[in-house]
Amino acid sequence: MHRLAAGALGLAAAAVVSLAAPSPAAACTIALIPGLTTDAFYITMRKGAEMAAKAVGCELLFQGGPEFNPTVQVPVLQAVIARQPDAILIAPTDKQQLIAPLQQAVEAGIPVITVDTFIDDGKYQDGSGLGDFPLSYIATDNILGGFLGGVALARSIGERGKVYVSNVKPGISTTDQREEGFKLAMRAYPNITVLDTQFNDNDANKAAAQVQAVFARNEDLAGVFGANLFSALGAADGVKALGKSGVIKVVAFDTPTRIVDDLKSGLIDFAIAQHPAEIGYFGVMSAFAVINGQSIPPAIGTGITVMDKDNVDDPEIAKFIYSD
Ligand code: T6T
Repeated sequence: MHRLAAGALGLAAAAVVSLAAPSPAAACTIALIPGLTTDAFYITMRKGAEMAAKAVGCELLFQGGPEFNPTVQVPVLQAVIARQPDAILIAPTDKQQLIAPLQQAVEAGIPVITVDTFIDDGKYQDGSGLGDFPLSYIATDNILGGFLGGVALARSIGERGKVYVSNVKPGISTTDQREEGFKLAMRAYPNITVLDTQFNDNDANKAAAQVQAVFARNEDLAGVFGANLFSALGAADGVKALGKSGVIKVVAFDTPTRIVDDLKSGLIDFAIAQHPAEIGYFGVMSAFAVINGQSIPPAIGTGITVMDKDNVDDPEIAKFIYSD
């Protein structure tokens, strides 16, 4: 009895000792370079990445710039390469301009995976193209998302009238593909006229001013597709400033809380939610697999959820609202 108690106590003491021991050094360091740091989309991606990093015992190094811009992103990437992480996850801010800087990471022996956006043609490890070297591309199907946005906007305007795409700037894989998908959908609607795309440089104020300028030239403007978070917020703000809420329809890509508020108020009709936490989670898990000598698929597709006023309070839908 006495011996048993002592034995049990010994075990408990050992357990306490091992709990109190300093935690072992991280098994690896994985860097995540977002398009920009102050964007709810990447903030949410970071959360998923942190969760995976914790699960596998790696450190996550989250380092990015204040603007979605290759001139800002390249020096951040160079600083990250100098720290020699075991792998780099990056959302390249330009399809062409990030190819050479990322090649430097590979030359330094650091495996590269792109998340959200891609470089070159986005088809990796197929032996063709200068930007073939990243090991995987983990992202939303942006053509499909743009297509769904197009169908939603067409239906909300009664399949007739003038619409345009509010977009960031040419050369970004995600937003280029969303516009492509949107225009593909529009082919099925002969009574809809697609006006020239307006590029806003990821500036919601500029996107809002553009709605007003397009309306000044087209008083029968029926709808706007905001191809990312800032384009959509600006489109909604512009429609509101015109006093045309619910008259000029808005479909948004991305779902931070403000866009959800605008869905509820009727300013935005539909919003396409990406699953950024999923992108971050699978990004880290894929990097961990590579670090441990495993092969990974060259592309991993993550989900889309279409939100509207009627479904956004359902917890299974609401869980895809981004964290601000
Ligand atoms: O839409 C996301 C992202 O997918 C895109 O590549 C850039 O813009 C966002 O970060 C939203 O601001």
